[in-house]
Amino acid sequence: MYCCFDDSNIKAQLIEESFDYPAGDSIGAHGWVHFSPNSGTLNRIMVTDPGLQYAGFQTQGIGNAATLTNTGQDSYKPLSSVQNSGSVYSFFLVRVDTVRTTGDYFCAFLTSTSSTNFLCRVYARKMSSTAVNFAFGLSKTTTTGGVQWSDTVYTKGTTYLVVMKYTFNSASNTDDEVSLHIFSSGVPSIEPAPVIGPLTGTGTDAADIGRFALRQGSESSAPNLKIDEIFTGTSWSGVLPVEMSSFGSFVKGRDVNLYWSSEGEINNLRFEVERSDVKGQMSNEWTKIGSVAGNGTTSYQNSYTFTDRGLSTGTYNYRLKQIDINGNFEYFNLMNEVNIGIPVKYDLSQNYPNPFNPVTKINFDLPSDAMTVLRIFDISGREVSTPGKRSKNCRISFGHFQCSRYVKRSLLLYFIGRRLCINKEDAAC
Ligand SMILES: [Ca+2]
Ligand SMILES: [Ca+2]
Repeated sequence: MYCCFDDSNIKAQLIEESFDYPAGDSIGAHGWVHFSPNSGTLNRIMVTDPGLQYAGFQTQGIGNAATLTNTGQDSYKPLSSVQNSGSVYSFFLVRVDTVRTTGDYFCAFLTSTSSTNFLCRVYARKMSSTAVNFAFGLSKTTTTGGVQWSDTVYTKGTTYLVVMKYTFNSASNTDDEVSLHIFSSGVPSIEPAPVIGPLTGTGTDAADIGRFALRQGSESSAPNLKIDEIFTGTSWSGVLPVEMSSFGSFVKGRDVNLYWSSEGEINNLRFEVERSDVKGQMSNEWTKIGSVAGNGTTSYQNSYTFTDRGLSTGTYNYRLKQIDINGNFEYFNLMNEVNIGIPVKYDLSQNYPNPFNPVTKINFDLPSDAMTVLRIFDISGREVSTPGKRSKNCRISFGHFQCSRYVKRSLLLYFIGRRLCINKEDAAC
């Protein structure tokens, strides 16, 4: 059985924008809200082909991008939920093509009700030393507190990964901070020191952050650029650790094989596999049954499998708990229930794990309830272990097999090994 993820189970982002729309459309046709002193249709922000590429940023290459010119309409996209504490991060790709000496800001946050209170403004301006270089800049609110420009110079026509961050601080109404990160390659797994900031400026703090704005600034000072892959969240690694593309299952006998794949990962430490017996859903109890190591940070597809062995007859749900290196986690649910039916014939399975030390599990299927005795023989035919002859240091588990009536029946197993015995409690079944 194959089952794709329901989008609602994929890590919730405050904004997730790849501009996967037809080139030539206005972004206003795709969830962005136009606003601007340049009312009407002057230089609407358009979807343009191709999208931006950045190795290691997992969503690179999806859809197209948006192009901003140096005058025209501005647009914002609402965050999926308004934030008023902690930090808000927006990651995006940007390629600056034209810069002007004064410089202007091209993106910012807005409060949830304002289209004029720009916060965490990100700028670009021409460097006087050379025509190909430019600087990024940052200010908290208005330019009253000043724009701080990067010491590093950047190159036109190059795609950068930029991260803007707004942090709410509660001591006063002017102590909130903004920071800016700029990368030309790679995606650091842990939040590094910013290129610019943290700045507090002199402007009043935001009542909240509820919108991400793209701004086409002054005709004489604003940059022309492409922007793409805008992802907004409340933590560095939580912005987009793993993009799942599939999660499926198939049943083989008493075993459930789970398989899943990701389109890319950031800081993915591991997946923990959890199972819930549908009969126990009233308590919504999930049990960790194993874990699979993640692939850290990759931009390519990764495939994983896990086998849950020897299940009793019943119906089960599964989910993955994806954990990143900072301890953030997110659940991905298998959308279908898995049913293990009543066996139609007697069957004795290979012990698992094998080899083992000191515990192994032997599963068997019976089409009806029966008292069961498991006898263990070595390769020479000598009975090495029975319920009455146990070694103290090891045991056999019957797993989850349940029986309610006793009907005499014997199972025979040839076993090669030395450390094997019968557990009294299991044998009592
Ligand atoms: Ca894109
Ligand atoms: Ca504050």
